[in-house]
Amino acid sequence: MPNIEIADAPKLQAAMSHAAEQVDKAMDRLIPKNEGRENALFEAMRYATLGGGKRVRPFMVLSSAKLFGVNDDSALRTAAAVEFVHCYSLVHDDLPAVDNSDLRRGRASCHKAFDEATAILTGDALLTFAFEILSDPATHDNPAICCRLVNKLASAAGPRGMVAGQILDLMAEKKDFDVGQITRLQRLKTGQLFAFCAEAGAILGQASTQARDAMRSYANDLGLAFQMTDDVIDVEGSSLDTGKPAKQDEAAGKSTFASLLGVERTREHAQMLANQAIAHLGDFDNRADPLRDLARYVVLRRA
Ligand code: GRG
Repeated sequence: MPNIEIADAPKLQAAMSHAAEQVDKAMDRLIPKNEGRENALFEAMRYATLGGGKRVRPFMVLSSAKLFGVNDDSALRTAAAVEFVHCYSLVHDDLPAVDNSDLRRGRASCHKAFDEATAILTGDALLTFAFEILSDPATHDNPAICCRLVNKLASAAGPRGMVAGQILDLMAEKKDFDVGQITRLQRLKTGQLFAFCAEAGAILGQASTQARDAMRSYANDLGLAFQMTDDVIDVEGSSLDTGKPAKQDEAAGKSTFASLLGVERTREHAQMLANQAIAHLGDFDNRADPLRDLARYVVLRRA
């Protein structure tokens, strides 16, 4: 039985839905429209980003931004940039050369809805567009802050972050990884982007180093708890809930937390990490409650 409960689940649900709506509108505004023949690319970018997904990363950016008094426009642009990077990773992850997945967010994956070349270009466009958005003065009027956001997101998504995690993930299909190696893989593949999301509000709000560190520590534990829950969902979930094929890890012969520790222990570890994530927010007042509730939600979710 989960020993974590969300005190006010409807409130969290409403807050997450509101954040998703806001970030969807921001992404829609940002993606170019009606610029001639390349509209086909913009259409694929819209398809890959809008109308689906839990929007956990944007919710984290927006909650972190609220905590540090950041204006809505800066927060939404940053949240959209992170979601663009996340969506690029999903589009490329689904490609035939990688996971070869036909289903994503309950509908045809990008290369199935369009074609492979378009899906590759869509991922490229989303990734680079994220940095165009962050470096624009509309995100922050202080260029040093924009530069810090660009630097932090690039390092979270790049060769010492998500992409490094992804290459380790591909290796995990062919080699037996132990729990330590899986932990490192997941910290890179999912955790680094989570850490950026939690820290982004503190960067935009020019918070203290101590506050930034607390946010990163929160996200590191949350990211791992999220991934452990993902492993459990892959074993136990149905594609009806997740909108992607079930038991993909097992089919790929991949070592995961669930395959190494078993489902129950993985769930327990995830709960322990969620509690630890919440403990890192100890210095913040109730404005950090959405982030506390998010940690509780992450280990109870079914999709
Ligand atoms: C190998 C060419 C090539 C590309 C791979 C870098 C990269 C592209 C992929 C990174 C790995 C990856 C897909 C990370 C995301 C892992 C993850 C937990 C995805 C699911 O996130 P959710 O549950 O999904 O937040 P929604 O749909 O809710 O946004």
